[in-house]
Amino acid sequence: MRSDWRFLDEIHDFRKLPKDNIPEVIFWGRSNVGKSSLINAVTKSKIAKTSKSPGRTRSLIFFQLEKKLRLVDFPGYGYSKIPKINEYKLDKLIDEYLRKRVNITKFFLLIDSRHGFKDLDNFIIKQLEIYFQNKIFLIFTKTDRLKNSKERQSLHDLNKRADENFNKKFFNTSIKEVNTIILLKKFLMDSL
Ligand SMILES: Nc1nc2c(ncn2[C@@H]2O[C@H](COP(=O)(O)OP(=O)(O)OP(=O)(O)O)[C@@H](O)[C@H]2O)c(=O)[nH]1
Ligand SMILES: [Mg+2]
Repeated sequence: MRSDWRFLDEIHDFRKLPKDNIPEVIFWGRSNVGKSSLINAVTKSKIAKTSKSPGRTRSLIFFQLEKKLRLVDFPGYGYSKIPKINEYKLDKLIDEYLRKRVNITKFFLLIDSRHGFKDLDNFIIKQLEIYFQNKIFLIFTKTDRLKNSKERQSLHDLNKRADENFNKKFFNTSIKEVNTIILLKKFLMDSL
């Protein structure tokens, strides 16, 4: 099946955002957690740029499916090697986008299944709760990298925490395991 997803725009300025009612779904999380890769997996394409080194995405990048849906590839957080001066404008843009953008319908927060919740993840979830409550969903990424039963058990613990502590629906994904991608995609499309 041909994918009708396309790259729409790379945004550095809130005023340049499209003015329409198309729903926007955000992918956010620590640098290198797999946001861009997951967007490629879900759209069955290579529209998002991925990288082995963290800090690849440094703007808001929009992808669009016809006139139905947009995915937003957010810059990762928690990577300290980016010069602070460059980050100030980006932080302002993210802040403005989160506070004012009415198009946002879903918020996927990605957590590396091997590393679990870090302080910054917990902080960001708390902040997002203020604006988005039931629009937030957790995704535990790179599950193919869990090698033994101890690591599998820790994923189980993370899932439990997502459910019981955060009261969030969650997904476990691996870009190498297509069934995990299908489940996420179904969830994304069912709500259109
Ligand atoms: N094994 C495995 N590797 C993955 C998976 N998802 C992403 N990766 C790898 O993780 C690295 C980072 O992926 P990206 O998608 O660029 O991560 P990102 O969150 O967009 O990173 P930034 O844009 O820097 O914040 C790449 O080398 C990917 O190939 C996965 O499900 N399994
Ligand atoms: Mg990226």
